[in-house]
Amino acid sequence: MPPIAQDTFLHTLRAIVGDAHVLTEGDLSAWELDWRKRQRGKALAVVRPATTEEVAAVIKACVASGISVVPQGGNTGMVVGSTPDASGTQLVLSLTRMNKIRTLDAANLTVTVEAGCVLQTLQQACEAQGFLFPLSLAAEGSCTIGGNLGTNAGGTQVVRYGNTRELCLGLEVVTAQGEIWSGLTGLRKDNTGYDLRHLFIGSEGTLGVITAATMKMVPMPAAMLTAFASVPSLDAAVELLGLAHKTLSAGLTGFEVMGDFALSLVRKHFPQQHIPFDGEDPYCVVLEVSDHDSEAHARTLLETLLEEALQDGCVLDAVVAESLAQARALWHIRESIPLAQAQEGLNIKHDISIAVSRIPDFVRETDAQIAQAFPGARMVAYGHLGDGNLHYNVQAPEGSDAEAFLRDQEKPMNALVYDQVDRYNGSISAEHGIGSLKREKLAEHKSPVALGLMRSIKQALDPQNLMNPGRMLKP
Ligand code: FAD
Ligand code: S2G
Ligand code: ZN
Repeated sequence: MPPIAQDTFLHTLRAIVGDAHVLTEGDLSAWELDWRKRQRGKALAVVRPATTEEVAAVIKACVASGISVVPQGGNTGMVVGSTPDASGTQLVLSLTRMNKIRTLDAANLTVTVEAGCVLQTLQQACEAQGFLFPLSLAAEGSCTIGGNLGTNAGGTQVVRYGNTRELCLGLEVVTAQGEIWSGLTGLRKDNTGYDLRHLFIGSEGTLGVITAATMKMVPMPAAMLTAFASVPSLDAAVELLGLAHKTLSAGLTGFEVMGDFALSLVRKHFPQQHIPFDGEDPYCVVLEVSDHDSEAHARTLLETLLEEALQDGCVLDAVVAESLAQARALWHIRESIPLAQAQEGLNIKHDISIAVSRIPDFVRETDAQIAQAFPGARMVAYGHLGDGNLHYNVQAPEGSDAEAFLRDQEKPMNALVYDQVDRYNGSISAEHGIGSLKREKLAEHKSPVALGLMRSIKQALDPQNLMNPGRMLKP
């Protein structure tokens, strides 16, 4: 873009959002570097609008100048989808200033919130009114509702409440042409044409900018109890999941599995955390039961489950949290695994989903193939077993150069794992999305018909290809 045109463009942005909210100088790494530190981009500028109207005006200015836009929330995404490329020609549109909770409608069990609201803030606001906003992930202290919708985030309560998509009743979106679509109805039933919200949820900023959403919430359960159990195998963890469904039914609100090496990284990098048992057992499970009756009722259900599981042999040992603080400490162990991985060094991530029943065979077979093809690679297997979503991650061999491992081994490692996922009829991205990291993989593993339909949607909604170009779909 010629300098004069660029100055004019930036001047237009400043007139829309104010000088203080158009950043071009200084350290912009908070917006240009992804959370995994995989790619450092270069932004033409970072713009921080405060209202939907300002977002619309910014997009109109981008359309007029042919400038592409990268919508950004908390920048905690795992697939390099929210940071600019290295060209220095892309505008990062940060939604963080649009963080109001507009309305909480107790009778309708909905809350209308702006895209830049941090997930934890929304959880706390609902809790203060006696409600649970049932979306929870380890990044909740910095990820935003807009990003959760952009990626259709999952997390640790999907087994009961579903992904972000299932929690969304309506959206307000600024389209790629800078028009405002107001779809914040809060209606549970509305069959008036295509359900447009579902086009934008999970679109990773490639179709438009989500500026607000009407989300479901549920009455706060009377009790939410947590148990932490050691199990002899992944097969036993799957058996325990089946027992939990049978015994707890809709009361089962979280079910996560953690491999021994994954837990050993938490022990190593966060020694202050007390992890139950001695780490000798191959897997542990942390599960949560929610009950609208009472804590005593929840405890009886949980103890019945654990007694049966101990008798069946699918649980070796178990502790039930005696307090909220202890429950939070047990969940903090699980949530610390990605942070412990990051401290251990750059790692290869596979965010995959497979039918729950087939996960043990998948892990046995694929572990063996990896051990043969990549001697010394250390498997960090953990995640949302309740949803069939495993974080089947790989750490470089002990003492080796993680950067070189990533550079030289990621492609062949991905190929091996994703071919296995195909053989098991699974998905190569369960919850993190595609971004730029998995764009080639999507093209390889998605059917030509599916890819064609996606390209038609992209062409229809963003014909100028200004919205997060190069993310999700190959140009
Ligand atoms: P960003 O990273 O800013 O953006 C993510 C994508 O959404 C980008 O493509 C961006 O362009 C788009 N986007 C952002 N805002 C908007 C908007 N307003 N309109 C349109 N598009 C937008 N993810 C899970 O699903 N489950 C987990 O359990 C989980 N655990 C995590 C644990 C850790 C420690 C970390 C660091 C991340 C984890 N994540 C998890 C990944 C990440 O937190 C989620 O993808 C989250 O939804 C991203 O939110 P964000 O606000 O940071 O979005
Ligand atoms: C989680 C984080 C990403 C990873 O904690 O559930 O989604 O694989 C993951 O480290
Ligand atoms: Zn996850």
